[in-house]
This record gives sequence, C-alpha cells and structure tokens, in this order.
Amino acid sequence: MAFKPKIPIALLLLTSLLAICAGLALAMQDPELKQCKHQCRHQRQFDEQEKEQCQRSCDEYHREKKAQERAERRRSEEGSSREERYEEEELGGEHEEENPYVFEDEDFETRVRTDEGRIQVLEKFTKRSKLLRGIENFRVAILEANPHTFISPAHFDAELVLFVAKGRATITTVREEKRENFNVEQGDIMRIPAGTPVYLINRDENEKLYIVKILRPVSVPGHFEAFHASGGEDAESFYRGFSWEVLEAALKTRRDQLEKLFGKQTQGVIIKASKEQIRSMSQHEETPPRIWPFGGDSTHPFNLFHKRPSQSNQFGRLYETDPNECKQLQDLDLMVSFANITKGSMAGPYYNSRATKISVVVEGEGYFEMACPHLSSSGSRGQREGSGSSRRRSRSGPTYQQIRGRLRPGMVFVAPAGHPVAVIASRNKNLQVLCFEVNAQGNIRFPLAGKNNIVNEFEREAKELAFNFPAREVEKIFRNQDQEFFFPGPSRQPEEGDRAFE
Ligand SMILES: [Cu+2]
Repeated sequence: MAFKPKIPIALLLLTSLLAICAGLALAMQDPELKQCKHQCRHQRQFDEQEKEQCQRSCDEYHREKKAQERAERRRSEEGSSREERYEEEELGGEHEEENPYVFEDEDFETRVRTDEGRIQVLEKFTKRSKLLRGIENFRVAILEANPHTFISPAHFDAELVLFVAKGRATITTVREEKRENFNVEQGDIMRIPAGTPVYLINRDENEKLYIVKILRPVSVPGHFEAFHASGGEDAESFYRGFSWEVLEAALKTRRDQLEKLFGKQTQGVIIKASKEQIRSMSQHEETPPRIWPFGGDSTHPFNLFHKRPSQSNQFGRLYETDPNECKQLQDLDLMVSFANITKGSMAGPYYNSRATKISVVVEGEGYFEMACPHLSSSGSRGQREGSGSSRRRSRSGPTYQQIRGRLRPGMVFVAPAGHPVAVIASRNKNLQVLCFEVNAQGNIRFPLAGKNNIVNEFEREAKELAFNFPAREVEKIFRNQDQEFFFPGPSRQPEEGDRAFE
C-alpha cells in the first residue's frame, strides 16, 4: 500500500520526459528537408508566396517519404511484436478495391494449433476497409477441437459471447472462489465476462466441437489477447512473466519445484484427455432447464433453439434472441440469431435499421447479394477480386454496387445497417448461418419483399409518384409474394466459375 501514491508521480515524470523527447525530435529536422526549404527561400525568381508554397511542398514530400520508410520497415521486420502488429492492423483501409464484406480462410489468423484442434481469429474488420469502422471493436474467433479434448484455462481482456455451433462441451468458469460447470450443446449461447478464467472440454466421443465467439476487447480497442495459466508448445504461462524470486515468495515454493512445474512443456492449449478425465469433468447435474425468457443469473447459458422461431415456413427458419429479454447480451448491445435456409430457398431481401450483421456460415453453401452505395460511385474502387463481384451501372446519381459473395462453411460476411441484403441457399444443401447483430437495441428489420414489405405500406399516390407507374401495377408486383422473410430461391443460380464470382 505504501507504494501506491508514488506510482502516479513516477508516471507523471515518465510522461513529461517522453514529451520532452518528442519535442526534441521535432526540432531536429531531417537534413534533406532543411536543404529543400533552404533552396526554396533562396530562389530569386520566387516571390514570398511562391517561397512559402515551395516550402510547404518540401514538408509534404518529406511526410510521404517518412510514411513510405515506415511502411517498408514494417514489411521487412519479420516476427514483429504484437504491438507492431496492432499498429499494422490500425493502418487498414488502404485496399478499398477489394470486397470488404466477405472473409475467407486466409483472413483468419491461427492463434493456437495443436494436433487436437485450433483457435482462429478473424482479422480486424477495418483491416481491408474503413467502411466497417462501426464494428471495429468486435472480433470474431472460431474454436475447433477434436472429440475428448481439453482446452486449457485462460482469461481474455475482452467481453466474450460464445455460440456452440456443433458438438457438446462442458465449460467451466471461475468467479470469485466459485467454480461453475455448464454442460452445453448445439445452439447454446453463453456470455463470459472479461477476465473470467475459463476452460472447457469436448465431452463427445465422436463429434468435433465447433464454437463461434464474438469478442469485445476492453483494454486495447479492437485487439484482445488470451492469458494462459499453464504453458505449452504453443503458448506460455503468464506466471512466466514474473521473476523466480517473486514466484518463490508468492507461491511459497522453492525455485527448483517451480521450474519443474512451469518449465514443463505440455502438448499445448488443446490436448487429448482420457475417457475417465472426461467422464469426471462432465459429470455435473445437467444444466437446469433453460427457461425463456431468462433473467437473474447473467452467466447461465441458454439455448437459442429452445425458443420458438421468429420466422418459419417451408423455405427456412429464423431463431433470434430478443434484445429486451436477453439480459446477458444487453450491455453489449448485441443480438444473436440463426437462420436455417432450406436448400434452393432464400432469406430476404431486407435491411436492418441500425444493426450491423456479422454472419458466420456454419453449414451448407450458397451466396449473398447486397446493395452498397459506398463502393459504387468512385472509379476503380468498385472493381474487386475474390469471392465477390461487381456490376456497375453508368448513372450520374447514387448507384448501388451489387456486392455478391459465394458462401461456404467457415466464411464470414457483414451486412452493415441500412444495406439491403438477401442470402440464397444452394440447391443441394440447407444453408445455416449464425449471426451476431451489433447495435441491436431498437433495431427493426424492414422486409423489401413478401408480406409487410415497405412498399406495400406506401400510399397509393406515393407508389404512383415514386415509381411513375399506376399504383395498381405497383401493388400487383409487391403483393405477388405472399410468403414472409423466407422465399423460394431464384430458378437459376450462378454456377461455380460464374463471372460474377470471379
Ligand atoms: Cu456500403
């Protein structure tokens, strides 16, 4: 306790020292810049204004040169530190020509990989384009683990919501002297508060465990880290961040004993467990019936599929958490939903009034289409490569880029607020999509086709004036589809290798 008041003073000293250093660096000009400015000042044919302008162009040239040097240095430095990688990620938004809404395998970073599974983290949403700034502080991660495995204890500097997409797990959390075990299964959603120690097992003997997580970092916006209690091949124990002297004193144990414990290399973060270990760790009272709506206990998992679907017909089924009922997700302003689109059918078109939807394909194949005004108007930005396509129309007013992307399991795509979107399942398999909706409070889904579509609500006169078409004709078209939200899909689907996807 006696040290406490001294820390702010030390910090103050350090920051003022840093400020002085920064000032000095500014004062010491690059000799080339100095020379450039000198020449400007001594150009006889220049008047004062021209001299000033000349000096400004020196500054500009200098700034560009420095930026280029920095970028080059960053590229050449292999094995860069986390901090440098953070910085690099912050630089995102320079490659707007690519489709910034679709993410594939290569856009994930593998943080953990052992023989028994892996943890992959999706790149920052703004790495490719600043258009996704609105969800910059959310990250998506996917955990895959083989049957009968143990995922070592860790905590995160992020609020975490997980969804069990496949398999059966037992998740254990520690909250102030209290250990809680939860048996979870497909469809379960669980909130894990930032900093909570957590470990889990895949308790199934045959099925792989597949968990999708969304994280909201609390310490470095947009970035999160795992802090592992025990070390392994692919991660180090955070205890190793202390000197042996401190550990000896804190744990009241001799160094040679500690070295044996912490120096031991385990097989990593995801490891095989024996049948007996699994049996013993998953033997808890079955998680009490998940009542809906649930209140009270804020960390208790609940199952999305035990709720009545909010949309359901032969073309698909939509399950979603209600932001007003769902206490666990409320402070994150988050909603979770799951769409099972029947093969050959589609969801939408519709748009979300204020939520930006992050979708993860769990099963099946298909594609999505979205209208985006951001990528349409300016020249080459509209053209992009990868799994999406571009179709630009020549028009002087606002036009909408038709964003299109093929969907396969493990892919992530984003539909920002206000953007009309439709998701289409392939003809041979249902398409199952898990969605996290950010900015869920007060969000309204506006259908653009089918029952209750927005155009049907317009007045007759408005229909006539807006479409320059007899209201009767407009109504005929917009009332033709009597299904809601899920519809039969297009009769012709783009083929693999279709130019639209090249
Ligand atoms: Cu857009």
